[in-house]
Amino acid sequence: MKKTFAMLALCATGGIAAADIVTRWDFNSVPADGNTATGTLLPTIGSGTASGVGGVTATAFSSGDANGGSTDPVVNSATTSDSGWQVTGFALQGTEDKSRGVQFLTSTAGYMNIIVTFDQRHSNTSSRYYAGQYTTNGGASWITATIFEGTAGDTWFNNRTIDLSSVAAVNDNANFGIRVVGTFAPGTSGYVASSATATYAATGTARFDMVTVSGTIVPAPGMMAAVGLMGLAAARRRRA
Ligand SMILES: [Ca+2]
Ligand SMILES: [Ca+2]
Repeated sequence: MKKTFAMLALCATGGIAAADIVTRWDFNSVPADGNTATGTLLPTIGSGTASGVGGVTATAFSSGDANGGSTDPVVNSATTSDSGWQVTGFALQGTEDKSRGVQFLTSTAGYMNIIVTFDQRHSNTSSRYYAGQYTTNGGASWITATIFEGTAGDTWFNNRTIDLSSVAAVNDNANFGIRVVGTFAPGTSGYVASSATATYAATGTARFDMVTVSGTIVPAPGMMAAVGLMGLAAARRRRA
C-alpha cells in the first residue's frame, strides 16, 4: 500500500516522494487513562524498542503538557493521555561521558533519507548537553551526529533533529538506531547544569516525547523502470 502511494507520489511530483513516518513513540497510554504518570514504551507507529542506556532509571512517565509541553498534539484530560518518558540516574560529575541516556532501535528497511526528530525536556540540574548518536549495527557501535544544548531548566526543547539524510549507511538497514546521552560541556571534562543557577546532579531528569524516525521509500528497480516508461509514454503523447 505504502509503495503504491509512493509511486503515485513519485509520478505526481516528478520524482520527489514525501517523507513517511517509519516509527514513532509518543509514550501515551493505550488505552488512554488520563494519567501522565503512566505510559508505554511501545511505538505508536511502526515497530522498535526503547530502553535506558548505561544503567539509568527508565521506568517513569510524566507530563507531555507541563512547562510549555512537547509537540504531542494530544492534551492530557480525563479521557486522553499525553505522557512523556522520563529517565534519571545519570553519570556522576566528570565520569561516563556519552554513556547514559536513552536509545531507540528500529528498522529502516525499505527507507532512505532518514531524519530523526524528538522533543526533550531538561530539568534544572540535568546535563545542559546531550549527544544525538546513531548506529548501523544494532548498537554495537555509535557515531555522534549532533550535540544538543538545553539553555534552560524545566523546559521542553522541541523538534530536535538528527538529520541522517546524507548518511547512506542508515538507509534500508534493519539494525538502525539512535540514542541521546548526556555529554560533557564541549571542550571540557565535566557536565554543566541546564539552568544557569543550578549545579549539575546525577539525579537530574530528561523527558522525551514524539521520537520520530522519518524517511522516503527506496524506489525498487522495477518501480524506477515503470516510472521511466510512464515518463517516456507521456513524452510521446506530448510529441504526438
Ligand atoms: Ca500535549
Ligand atoms: Ca506524549
